[in-house]
Amino acid sequence: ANGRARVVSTWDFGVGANQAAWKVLGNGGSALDAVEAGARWAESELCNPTVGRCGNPDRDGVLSLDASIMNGDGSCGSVAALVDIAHPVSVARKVMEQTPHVMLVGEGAQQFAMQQGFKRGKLLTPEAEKAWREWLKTAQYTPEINAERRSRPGDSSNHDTLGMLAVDAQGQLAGACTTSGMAWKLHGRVGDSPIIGAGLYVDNEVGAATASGVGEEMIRNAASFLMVELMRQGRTPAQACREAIARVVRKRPEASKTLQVCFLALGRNGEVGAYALHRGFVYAVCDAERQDDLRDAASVY
Ligand code: SD4
Repeated sequence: ANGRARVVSTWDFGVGANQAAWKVLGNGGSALDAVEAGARWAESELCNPTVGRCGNPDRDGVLSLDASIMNGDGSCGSVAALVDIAHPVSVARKVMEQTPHVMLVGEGAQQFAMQQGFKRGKLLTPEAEKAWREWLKTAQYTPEINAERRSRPGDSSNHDTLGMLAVDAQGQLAGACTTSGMAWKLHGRVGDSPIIGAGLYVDNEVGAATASGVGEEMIRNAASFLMVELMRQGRTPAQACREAIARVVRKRPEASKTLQVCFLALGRNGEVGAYALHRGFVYAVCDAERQDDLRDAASVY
């Protein structure tokens, strides 16, 4: 029943997120329910300084979360700059299903979440607050290239945004993306993850794509939409990721040397591709055959 089902995710913690999604997908559940479950796992089960309740705050010490969810039929929802609500991906799904809108931000998103029954509570962990106080000593915003992404046991620092794409047994596609954004960002900064077409795009006719890294580059290039459109024109997922990365480099060759951008794509037939600007991007693949596959992506540098 789950023969063609598959779920893929960014980074090494994508293995755990995939397994949470597989509990749904492997039992004949929908891709949409699967990616929500996988993203919720990353938001809460794991203490990850770039996702959910354990995320690092912005420059002013405020932890604000961005997330999106998209179904292969084109329905989608997202939240940006959401504060004090633990499961942004589920709020994004509510935006998709319970409102005529696609995106809610800031206070309005929080108000909506509370109306939908989500609990409000301070999320910033003592560890994240400590890291922020440490950062304040220099207060330089210089995002690091994450060159070594296979975390060591007990290491919680080595993590990033979760982008997840799935195809279910019925051939329906869905995706989700969840993040606390770039650590020490300006207050009010929104990244690519909640922007449909930048951090996530899904189309049942073609496939799905997602991204991690410095979100400004994804927004500039409408990266996830670009990957899906390249697949529509006949590129494989791997070719689409590679060509989209080439676009990022062409647009900003100098900046591309010092920032990380990572792309992941899934064809409607289940084929997977990935590519990054810099080495170190790993992605997790999970299907009926294997639930713990972690692969290295090729890169420009
Ligand atoms: C953002 N793309 O907010 C996210 C951050 C990220 O690995 O992916 N970090 O720009």
